[in-house]
Amino acid sequence: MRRRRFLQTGVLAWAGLSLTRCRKSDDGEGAGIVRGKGPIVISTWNFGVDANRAAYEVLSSGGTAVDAAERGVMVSESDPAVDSVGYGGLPNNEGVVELDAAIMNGTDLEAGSVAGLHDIMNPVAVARHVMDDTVHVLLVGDGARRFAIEKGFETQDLLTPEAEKRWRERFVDAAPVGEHEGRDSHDTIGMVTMDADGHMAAACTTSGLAWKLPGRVGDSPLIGHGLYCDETAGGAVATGVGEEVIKVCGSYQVVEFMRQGIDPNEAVRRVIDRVLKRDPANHDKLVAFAALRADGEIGYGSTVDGFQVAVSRDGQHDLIDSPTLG
Ligand code: SD4
Repeated sequence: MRRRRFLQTGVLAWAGLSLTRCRKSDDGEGAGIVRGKGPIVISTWNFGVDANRAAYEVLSSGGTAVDAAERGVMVSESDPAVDSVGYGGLPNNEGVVELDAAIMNGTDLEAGSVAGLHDIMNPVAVARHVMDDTVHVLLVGDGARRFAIEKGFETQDLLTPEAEKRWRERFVDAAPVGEHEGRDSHDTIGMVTMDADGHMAAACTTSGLAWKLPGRVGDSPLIGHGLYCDETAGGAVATGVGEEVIKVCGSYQVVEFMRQGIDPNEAVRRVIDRVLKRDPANHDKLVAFAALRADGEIGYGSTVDGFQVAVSRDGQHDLIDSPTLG
């Protein structure tokens, strides 16, 4: 049974954190942010708690922030009960599971990602190989799949019976309804980690919007959109309707606000504000961020109710209700 400490005072905690000020130093980067030390992990949604545990274990045994982020989000990828990530993810409108994932090293800004990947359970691990073993950042579709196979990944059908049943109900047994933006179409895991030396990383992995057009790519594998990490300032990850995150360069912008010394919750609020101002109809669409500033302060927020972040630090794993902004 998962040990969850539900912080129903999440909004108050958020408001309190907003009052924290960035401490100054004169290292000339990140508005003089004084670098913190981990282990600290923040990730999106309730299944982030289990992912955080795995990441935290890596960090607690001296592992790197990059290893922790990869290992952490792989927990959600491999869990068939998580219907928005990896194995068990809901498919595109043709019944095919297409996965997007990315990983970024906050120390040197190296990054790797894959998009539209079929038949491979752990796309973030493939993204790690793109980062470590190639000069490229993003591989897509069949090229990404062939690269994964060359790297020794096994192929397997990722469409679970439950996901297939839901696809059939929508597209085979009923008249096609086209694009769908209901809550069953969301819930990417994004994670930011900080290791014991203060080094940071981020990872993001998803099956994307359920019932998407084949070939559609969202924000999650796009550096600066679904995730961004530069440990001189911090890291951020996004979840929700990727098209809206992309239009504001969401995660990059959260990090750049933090670099200016802005509190992480306020940084998230400013980006959410842009999303809502761009199109007031976005009040009905999920866009949410989780952020970790280089000094260890966290931030989070969402356009709609129900978003949660998992936070691990000081040996505790908490699930926190996020405020709805705007
Ligand atoms: C995407 N952002 O592909 C992802 C979907 C998601 O929670 O589930 N986010 O647009």
